[in-house]
Amino acid sequence: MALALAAFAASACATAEAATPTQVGIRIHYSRFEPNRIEVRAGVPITFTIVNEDPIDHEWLIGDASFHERHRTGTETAHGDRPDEVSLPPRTTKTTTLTFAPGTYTFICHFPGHEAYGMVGVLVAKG
Ligand SMILES: [Cu+2]
Repeated sequence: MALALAAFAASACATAEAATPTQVGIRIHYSRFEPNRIEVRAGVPITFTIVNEDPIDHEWLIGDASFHERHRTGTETAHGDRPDEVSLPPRTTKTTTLTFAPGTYTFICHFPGHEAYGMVGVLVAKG
């Protein structure tokens, strides 16, 4: 798994040199997102492959400030049927595809304590 992911990350980097990627790999390791800063093009579908390597549940929620405010105070314990809200049970991989308007978005795990610990990343969609 680790080797396969390393290969995937390497190819994503190679793509990034020519243009911004349409395939983005995100690793969750020790309750951190890697990478935690991503740049993509606005207006084109971006496919994220998110790998939770941890033995605990996480989630990957992406949106603007008001989206996250709703989730900080939300009571939903599981997500999964919306492309911008991905539940990641221990040691699972999920894929989701989103198209962004130009802007800056954050992706956060809203499990108690996880955001404060540092499960936060930034995605910039350039128009
Ligand atoms: Cu988490």
